[in-house]
Amino acid sequence: MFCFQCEQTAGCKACTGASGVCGKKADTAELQDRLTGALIGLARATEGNEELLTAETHKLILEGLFTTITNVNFNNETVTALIRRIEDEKKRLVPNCFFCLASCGRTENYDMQKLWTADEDIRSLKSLILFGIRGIAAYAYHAAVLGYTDEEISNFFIKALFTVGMDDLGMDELLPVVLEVGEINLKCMAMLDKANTETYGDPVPTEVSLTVKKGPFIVISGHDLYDLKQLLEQTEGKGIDVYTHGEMLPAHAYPELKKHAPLKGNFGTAWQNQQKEFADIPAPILFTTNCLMPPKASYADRVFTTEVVSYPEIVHIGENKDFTPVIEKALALGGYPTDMRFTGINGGEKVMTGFAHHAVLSAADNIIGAVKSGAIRHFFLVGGCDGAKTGRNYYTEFVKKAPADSIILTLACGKYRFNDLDLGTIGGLPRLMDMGQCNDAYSAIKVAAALAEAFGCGVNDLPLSMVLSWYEQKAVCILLTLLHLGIRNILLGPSLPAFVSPGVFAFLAEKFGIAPISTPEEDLKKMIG
Ligand code: SF4
Ligand code: SF3
Repeated sequence: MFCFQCEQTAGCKACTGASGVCGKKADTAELQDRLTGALIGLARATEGNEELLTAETHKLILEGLFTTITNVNFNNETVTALIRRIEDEKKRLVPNCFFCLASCGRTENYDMQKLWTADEDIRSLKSLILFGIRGIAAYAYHAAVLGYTDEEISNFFIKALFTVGMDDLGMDELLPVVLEVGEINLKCMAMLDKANTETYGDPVPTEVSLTVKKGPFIVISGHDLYDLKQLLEQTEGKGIDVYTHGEMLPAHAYPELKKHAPLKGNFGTAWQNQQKEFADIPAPILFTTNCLMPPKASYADRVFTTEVVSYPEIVHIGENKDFTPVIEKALALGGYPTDMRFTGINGGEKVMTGFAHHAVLSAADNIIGAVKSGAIRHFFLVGGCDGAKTGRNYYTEFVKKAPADSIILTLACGKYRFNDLDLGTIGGLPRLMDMGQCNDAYSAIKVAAALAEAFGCGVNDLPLSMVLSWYEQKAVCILLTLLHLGIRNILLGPSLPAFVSPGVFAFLAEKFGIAPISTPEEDLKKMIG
């Protein structure tokens, strides 16, 4: 196997052994490569056949890309079935090619080994494109579930896959596509934001308890708000509580979700702690997206998956969204006999969420006034993925050491390092504001743009610094969006992606001032002097 798409890749180089650090086995990794090769084959087959494309073709591409994101699918059976569906779709588009003797190669799937063994700068740029569109596909998938699609975004997946499969492109041709990934992701995040807010309302700042009440309960993890909505409707009146986990935490802030009585609080911290936190939990856990780790025997019988998430022998809830097996498991396990007071990483018993663009911009006058009066000296966006590396303590320390006259905006699962800290307020505004899931980077962009407009300057001239943490491929497309917007001097950690070659990194550093994190003290000094 060869896989280097995530931050924990073996030796900061690539997973090449019998299985990856994430637990993905070599045969699954190879099947996922075949799946990607089949998607590139499908993209090629669309050329000249655009009028034959259907909603199902685009859905298949989203599913194929989303399936290969880190910690989503470990199941050879479902990956094989998906490859078959993609190949069938290709046959539908170019039926005559399968009988033609000209051997133009159009019926072949792309061999991913060609990419993994390519010149390192070319491999790096194509990886940025491929991993970036995997991230976008996840967001587009969630929007599509709510009925929101966009032709430009759908067509870009085909263009990007086509580009990855072209063996004669150089840096000059690939670089614009890399930045286009960022541009399209911005459109996709905007579409998902519209889908979420039009369906569930604008998030409102909400306090979320970390205490689990006695009695049967279900833990729901991942990013899919539609799954949560279905689960809440199906648990209503059954005496079962529902607790969010990981990236599902911001769901508490949406009016159409928070109105459901079963939604009680949040269980656990970020994804990398699940094997410890789920070990003796008397409740089922439903995974709607990444980040699923291989379930330990101690709790595997309580894990359920849905949508593109899949793991061998784990019960999967299909498209009918009948969560009865999860509900029955919750009733059978019975939950805790008394209320259990859990805390976050720093000992806090509650967290806040819901500071998306609507909520923050409603307080815009207040914020602008506080900046003008000097009460707020600086904004830090400390966001992104969490992960297992010890170096990630940096983010906790950074937030703790940020001066008292600064505001910390955060998003995605990296916030679990510090979201239970009480950082106090400035002029009635909390110093720590959770804007939501990783895709809610869109909120941060909207807020930054509004502040820049209010102060009559560019985003790079604002007293705003970005300190990002990455782990999987959604972080790749978000980073590319920020670069597409021309945002400079982003600090990235805990380590630089293995797939970014020294040559490509030198280019990014020169053009965008992007740099690796160092120590909280040094970085703070660099940012605010
Ligand atoms: Fe390794 Fe990450 Fe790939 Fe898993 S997803 S095999 S940990 S690089
Ligand atoms: Fe986290 Fe897996 Fe990336 Fe959506 S849940 S941010 S790591």
